[in-house]
Amino acid sequence: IKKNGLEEIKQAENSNHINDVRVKLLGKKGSITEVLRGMRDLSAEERPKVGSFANKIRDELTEAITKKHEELEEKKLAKRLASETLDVTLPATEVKLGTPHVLVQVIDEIEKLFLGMGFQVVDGPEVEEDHYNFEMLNLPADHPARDMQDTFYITKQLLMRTQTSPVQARTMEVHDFAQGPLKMISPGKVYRRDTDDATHSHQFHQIEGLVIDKNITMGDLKGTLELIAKKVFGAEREIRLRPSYFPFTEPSVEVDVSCFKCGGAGCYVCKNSGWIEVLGAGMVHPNVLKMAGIDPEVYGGFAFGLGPDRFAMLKYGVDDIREFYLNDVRFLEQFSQKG
Ligand code: FA5
Repeated sequence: IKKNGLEEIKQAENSNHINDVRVKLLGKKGSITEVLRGMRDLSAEERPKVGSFANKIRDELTEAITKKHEELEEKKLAKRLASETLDVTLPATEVKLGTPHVLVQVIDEIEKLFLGMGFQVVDGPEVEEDHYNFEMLNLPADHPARDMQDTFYITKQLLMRTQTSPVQARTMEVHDFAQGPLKMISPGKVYRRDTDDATHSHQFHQIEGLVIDKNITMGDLKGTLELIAKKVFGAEREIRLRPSYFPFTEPSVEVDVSCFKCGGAGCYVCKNSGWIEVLGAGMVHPNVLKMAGIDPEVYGGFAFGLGPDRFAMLKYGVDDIREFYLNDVRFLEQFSQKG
């Protein structure tokens, strides 16, 4: 019994095994228990001898079992520790941080420049009334110039604003000139039923600008825009003003900025002309002032509506406006502001 028992203990591979062996040897029906139970058939002389011999074997087997059990538990623990080793010298997994969208970055940059020149930033609704988007801007119903901006109408009187100019009208209406001149910008999203292409999107951004005071001239407009263009694009870029038409300004201009060296493949945006139109502007029309309750004999000013999408294209050499709206992280990560 001892020899076989010790051999079985030795062979045991896990705690379940060793438990089975223990039951088989020392349990109620175990072989040692059987021997001890059989002692009652022995003579009085034999009984103590056999008894102490059997007890000795039982103690030896018990000890061997306990030892083996401990050994197996240790092995199990060592295995677990090995598999759960933590290498603190390994580099940590990089946590990806978000970054402001490139358009947000460009808008922020332009906003800061204007704030530095004493402009206030004003917000306006994207779902706008026809009244502010068109009428207050000298565009009554059926005015042919409404066709310049193909509009998403919600109802007859409500629309998705086609420009940020309605914020001009709203601000002029409430401005108190006793507090000083009006100098504001208003960045935001605008919507038009334009066919998407490399330079047009049906949803894009504008930053409206408006200055109303006494003795404001076209020179002030040009100086302000030139300063912004040079700050955003670098001193080497040029701007040019082309005569244009907007119902709410007179005279009106459109402003182009020179592209990167054109002629190559990277100059799709400029269509090889060397220039891209980035904003519309002009001197505020007297009718617009009058409708807002401002006397055009006393006050005058300039206004502009610039396209940050186009600014971003020019600044970073992006040749398709649609890239900004596709949410391709590989594209957006190029403008990540790390460190
Ligand atoms: C206007 O929207 C006038 N409200 C601008 C203005 C304001 C003029 C105040 C005078 C006084 P225009 O439709 O040209 O003008 O748009 C202005 C700028 O928005 C353009 O120069 C261009 O940079 C940008 N833009 C126009 N349409 C799109 C389009 N579909 N996708 C991207 N950018 C556009």
